[in-house]
Amino acid sequence: MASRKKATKATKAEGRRQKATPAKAKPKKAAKKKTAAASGGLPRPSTKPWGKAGKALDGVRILDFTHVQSGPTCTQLLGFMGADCIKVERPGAGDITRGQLRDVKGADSLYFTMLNGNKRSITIDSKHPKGKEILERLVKTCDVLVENFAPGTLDRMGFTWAHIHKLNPRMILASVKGFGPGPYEACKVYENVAQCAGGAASTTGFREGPPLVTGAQIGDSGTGLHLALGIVAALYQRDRTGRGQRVLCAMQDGVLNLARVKLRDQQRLKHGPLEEYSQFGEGVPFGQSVPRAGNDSGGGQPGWILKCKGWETDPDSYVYFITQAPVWEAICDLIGKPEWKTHPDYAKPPARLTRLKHIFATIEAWTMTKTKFEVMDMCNEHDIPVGPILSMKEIAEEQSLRDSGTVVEVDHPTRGPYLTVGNPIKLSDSPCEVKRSPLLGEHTEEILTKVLGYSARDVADIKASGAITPPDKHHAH
Ligand code: CAO
Repeated sequence: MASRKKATKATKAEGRRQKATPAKAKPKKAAKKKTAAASGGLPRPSTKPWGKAGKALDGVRILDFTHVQSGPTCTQLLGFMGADCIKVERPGAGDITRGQLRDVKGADSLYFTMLNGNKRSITIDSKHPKGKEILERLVKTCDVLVENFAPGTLDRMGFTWAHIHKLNPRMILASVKGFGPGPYEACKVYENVAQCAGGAASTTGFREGPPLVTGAQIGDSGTGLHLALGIVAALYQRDRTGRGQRVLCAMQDGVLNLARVKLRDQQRLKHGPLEEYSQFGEGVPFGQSVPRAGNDSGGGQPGWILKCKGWETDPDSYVYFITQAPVWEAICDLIGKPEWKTHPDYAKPPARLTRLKHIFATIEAWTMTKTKFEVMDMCNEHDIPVGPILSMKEIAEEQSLRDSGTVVEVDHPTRGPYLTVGNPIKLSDSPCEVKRSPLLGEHTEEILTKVLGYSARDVADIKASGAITPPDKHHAH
């Protein structure tokens, strides 16, 4: 936006200059200049059909030095949007997740395949002198280096920011770390550590129980998502400045950003109890910190998870029910309590706050007579916001998610077809084509020759050096 504003100012200044020197102005050229400036330096709108003008990140090349989950989530998203992701892996071993939680013997795990689609794989021993040389060429060739090594690891490999920036001043160095600068910055961090340190665990679960981590990977995938946004912003800024910069996302910060409303509540506590928490209605006093709120809704409209028909045998036969104020009368009619519409104990939201437990128990007596999908259908007819608790089995089989490209089946040479989550961010002019994850080192030669320009002879020398092969096959160096 800033650059667009500047461009407008420039256009005005240009106009003034032209007025001052009319004799010298060449009409044709001036008109051309004006059009370009008025469009903020952008090319003319493409006339190609939607989806046929390339991908959003076409031409962006990523040196993907990521592993496990947080980094790979980020680069996969960029790959979905058209970036060329070159994943660098340790010869022989690769990303540790290739072998973790394996379900098919000898094949890359789903942990790996579902996080590394739309990437190419090259094996390089980053500690081998020849390996370092190849990496340096990659740094010079790529736009972004993404990494989520333990703190200090990249520096130990010799790739400090100063060195990277010297090799390629345009390169963006994007990192995930557990913590930002401070007492914990040197710590290694995994998902649940971040959920705990970012404030999510202390505010998740039931009041009477211990802190709880959530199944959504807000520490890993959440931070990867933040990092992807930082990278795209840095690419955009680079268009103006011509130089790269460092992008850092700490997992603690990413989780806290997602738990923002709980820091909101922490500050509200100073001014009185949190009335929308069911604890308030139950008369339980608040302590010094935001308590765990069970299934209370995080906003101003009370909600809870209610049993549906079949809950005794189906662990997911539940619905999330929100008693949104504008549709309260419709709720009363639907559940057979029309008298609540005018009764002073129920008619207005403040009166309901102290009776939420009883209200939800009454609604539940109704939901238990229906399946979660019946509740959904009936409520939707009256604009009552509800959500069925969908199991992963139901999600995997949901046709609309297949149709939208959110759940995608891809084929894999050693494990066969598998399901993955496609791009959850839909761009109308940049369709996403989900490609299977690469085998370890599948593209090593292709990248060495076609991207880095090594000759066949160079490649033979590199192979002989041991820089791209497992240590047991190394020649001494
Ligand atoms: N060739 C040679 N060596 C390589 C290599 C390659 N291609 N790729 C990695 N290595 C080496 C590193 O140089 C490092 O060696 P040193 O310790 O001797 O410097 C070693 O592999 C281990 O790398 P690491 O420190 O990143 O991995 P780890 O298993 O010790 O720790 C993790 C894993 C995730 C805890 C740590 O990377 C981390 O804290 N990352 C930042 C936060 C993060 O992303 N956490 C989320 C992880 S789950 O999504």
